[in-house]
Amino acid sequence: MLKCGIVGLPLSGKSTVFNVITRAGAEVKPYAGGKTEPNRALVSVPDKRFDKLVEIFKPKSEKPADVEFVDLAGLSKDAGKGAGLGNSFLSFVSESEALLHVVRVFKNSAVPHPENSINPLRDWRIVEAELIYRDLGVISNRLARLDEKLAKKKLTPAESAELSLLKELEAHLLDEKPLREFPLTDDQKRTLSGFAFLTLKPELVVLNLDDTQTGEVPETAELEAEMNKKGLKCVKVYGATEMELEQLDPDDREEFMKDLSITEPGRDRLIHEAYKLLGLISFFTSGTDEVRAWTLKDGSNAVDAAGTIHSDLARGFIRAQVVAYDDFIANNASIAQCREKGVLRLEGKEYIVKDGDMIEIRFNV
Ligand SMILES: Nc1nc2c(ncn2[C@@H]2O[C@H](COP(=O)(O)OP(=O)(O)OP(=O)(O)O)[C@@H](O)[C@H]2O)c(=O)[nH]1
Ligand SMILES: [Mg+2]
Repeated sequence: MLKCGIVGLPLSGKSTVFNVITRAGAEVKPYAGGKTEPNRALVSVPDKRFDKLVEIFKPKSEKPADVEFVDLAGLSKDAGKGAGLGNSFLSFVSESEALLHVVRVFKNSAVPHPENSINPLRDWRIVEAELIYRDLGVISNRLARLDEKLAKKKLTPAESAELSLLKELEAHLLDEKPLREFPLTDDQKRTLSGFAFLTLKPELVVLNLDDTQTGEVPETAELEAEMNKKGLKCVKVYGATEMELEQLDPDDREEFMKDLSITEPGRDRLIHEAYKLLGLISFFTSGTDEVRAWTLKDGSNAVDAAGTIHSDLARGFIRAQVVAYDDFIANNASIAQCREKGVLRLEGKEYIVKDGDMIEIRFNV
């Protein structure tokens, strides 16, 4: 299952954002320190299509796609060198497939700032530097091991290639550049996949604002321009306010959202952005027994989809019966009509699954 780790400086509002997303009610407090165990919660991916399918099929059970969010303790300066919670903390980050990087923009004088002023770009860079140090540490450990081996005997061709790649990456990181800015071939990506480098993980920058910071927010301009250059997406969230909104009933919530000119609740926005960030799509299996949404990497084929459901389905795969959700709805939610109209298709192994496909796997084991 997909896991997103929430990182950021102490007191930037990580637990608040975690609560916005998960409604888990994690502790939020105006002083740093104390708790070191991460908060974790599973979240169903909001999907109107899924809700509609449940309405149509009235299944005995329903299962939306879900994502796990992990809220970590604040990442202070020098964590990568072992200061503060240091490495134990960073190991939680490395198990995440994507990072939500919360940056404080809200002012609130009751909450101290570890750097004593509001400066989102500076704060983002401090955390980025920590992630870079951590990756450097991982590389130097591996290089030391390869060097040790080299002193005793010849390296295999694969090891030699890895050695020279890691040396290049080390130089790149020492230049204070994240690995996501290093051009890697697919082969090299495979070589590196086991290292769980933090600066290779897709990252979403979450700007945590006060509800007074609507419209143009001068404090965020510099950071947004820089992220734009780097190709990192920024999302604005009114952390404290949206956490409270999650506790209101839906009608009142709409009212408040209008006041803040937000169309989609922070929760849905963040989950959707995290999903997009990871290049994920959903496909559905549906019937009167169960309606279920499944998560798949964009570009996966029908056998991958089958394997997501069960390894037997991938092993014994014959064909996939596919209809796009929109076609299904346009044809009165009738499979018979979809078949007549030719929008119900039988697809083979190589078929690339599309977001919103409704799939039934034909298999034989
Ligand atoms: N005014 C305002 N206060 C906020 C906002 N987000 C968080 N806070 C306050 O800031 C304090 C810290 O919030 P947390 O969510 O606990 O921050 P954190 O990053 O999880 O903190 P640590 O886990 O200790 O590093 C709390 O008192 C929150 O109420 C916001 O958007 N606006
Ligand atoms: Mg916290």
